[in-house]
Amino acid sequence: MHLRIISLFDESGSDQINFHRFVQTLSVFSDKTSNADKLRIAFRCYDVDGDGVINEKDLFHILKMLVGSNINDEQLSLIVKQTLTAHDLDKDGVISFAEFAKVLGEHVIGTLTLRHVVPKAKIGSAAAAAD
Ligand SMILES: [Ca+2]
Ligand SMILES: [Ca+2]
Repeated sequence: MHLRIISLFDESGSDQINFHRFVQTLSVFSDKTSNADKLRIAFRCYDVDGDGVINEKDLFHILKMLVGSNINDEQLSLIVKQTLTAHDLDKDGVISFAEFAKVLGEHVIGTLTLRHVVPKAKIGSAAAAAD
């Protein structure tokens, strides 16, 4: 599970992550993080190539990561196009942060807390006390 989190945030694709960045990443998922920050981080996860918008390539990459080899590339492309169309409110072909926030906001925030990512016992006493 930890390895999956790291690969998600490792933008260089080298399967390595420095400690500072790792701590930064985890802190994002704590209950103290504002919803706006969680949303920004979530957006960055989807914006794989880091150009500030989510386009077809970004979505394809994310979905591929999620479904693995269960779905072939053609089916995946179709899903990507449908997803993009559904969330691209101003129809410019990409999903901006504003669109992402509007459409996915509450749903993403609800799933992006540390307790859902790491088994509770491993989070540590601070998080447990906050409960
Ligand atoms: Ca992008
Ligand atoms: Ca758009």
